[in-house]
Amino acid sequence: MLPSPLAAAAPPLPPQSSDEDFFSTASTSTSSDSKPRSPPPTLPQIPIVWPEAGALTASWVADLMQAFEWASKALPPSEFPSVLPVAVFDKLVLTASKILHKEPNCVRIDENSELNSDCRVVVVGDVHGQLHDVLFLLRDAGFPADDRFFVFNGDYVDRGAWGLEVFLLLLAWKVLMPHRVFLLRGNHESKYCTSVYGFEKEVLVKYGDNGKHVYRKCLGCFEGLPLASIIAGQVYTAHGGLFRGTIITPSKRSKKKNRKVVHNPKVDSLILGSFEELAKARRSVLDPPWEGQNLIPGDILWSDPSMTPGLSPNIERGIGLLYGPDCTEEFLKKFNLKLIIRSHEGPDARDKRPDLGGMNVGYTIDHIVESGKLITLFSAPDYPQFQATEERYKNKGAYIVLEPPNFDTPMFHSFEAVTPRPKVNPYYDFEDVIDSDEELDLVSMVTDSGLQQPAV
Ligand SMILES: [Mn+2]
Repeated sequence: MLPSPLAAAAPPLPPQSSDEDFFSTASTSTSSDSKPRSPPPTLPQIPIVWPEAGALTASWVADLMQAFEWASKALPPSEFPSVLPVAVFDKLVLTASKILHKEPNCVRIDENSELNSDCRVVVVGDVHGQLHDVLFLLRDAGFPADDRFFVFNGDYVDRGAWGLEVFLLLLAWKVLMPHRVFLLRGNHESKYCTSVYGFEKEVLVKYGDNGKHVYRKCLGCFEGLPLASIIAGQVYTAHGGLFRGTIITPSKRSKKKNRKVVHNPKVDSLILGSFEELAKARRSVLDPPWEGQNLIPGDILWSDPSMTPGLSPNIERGIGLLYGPDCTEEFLKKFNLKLIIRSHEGPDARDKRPDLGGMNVGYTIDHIVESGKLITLFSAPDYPQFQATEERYKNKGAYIVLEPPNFDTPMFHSFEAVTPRPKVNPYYDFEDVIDSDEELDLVSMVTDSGLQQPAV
């Protein structure tokens, strides 16, 4: 039986979480209601100290979340180092980066990773620095646990004001439970996007003199994030979705032995890629390239589904592909999968694509084909946060729970934004980029590739 999206009972908090009341203050009213009053939130222990023995504990992660939440309301951003000193930041990011860089491009979550019939898998879409909504989501779905896996589809930073806090708290969970929490890369985990959409500036404001160092370490960590996951052999997840393959053709000038690998084939010869090709892609790049030899990372992070059949270059974005329902069918069938969960398109992007569903409940089912479905999942409610109320989309966010035995039937949980949010100055010029979810600076990016500059 499927519960209705909003009727989902919140699973219990982990026992060490003594700060339940503190978190819940974010979403309850502050004044004279008749409910029993929560005790006032206790002040967090700051600064956060790296554990002596070097091993994180669940209570350390709970304290980190509490401290970030408290600081977002009580301190100006420039005092962030009094919460998380740069030396502790360094330890956390280094520890997480080591784990992430060792993961394959496509992580497999299956019986070998202890996924069994007692487990659930929670899949999360774009969160974009919306700390309070991420904390709500974690409480609502239940924190990561032995029997509760999490797969995040990327776009942790940019646009929202707490990208650093969001990214660091997810890294802390990754370090605490590396085989339960999986953090995939989004297109915003890149040098280009973070320099335009706020994360770079956020880091510079929060860490001052150490800001450049902190930003560089974050970029290095982004390069380690894996690109995709396969859950229970049934469900493929990635930020943008499908990706192209390479075509090997005999070179015209030569004999058979001299074969030529064509990485950027003509439009009419684009083909879907395989997991062997995905495994070989070089993901350790600050910005995935849109031309040349290493196109799979850019495809996976930037592509969008389309209602038009076939694979074609994603002209609007200037990078990645558009893939039709026939591609979804081919991919699912060829690799014996039932479901694709991708993210990447919020309500603003969908506003401009009338043939696809809107993002007002946090997800859309875009392709329904013989072998299964393709879903877009977006987990940032009331997006984008800085825009005036009348210019935001009042969308809900959503997460998906996959249940045993097959993990192939998505249960959707939509949720509203946490209100009120702390007031804070934006870190990017949202009025200038309000209409540009195409995101790449196409004017400069298309000059070399010969694509036409689209109308924005
Ligand atoms: Mn995206």
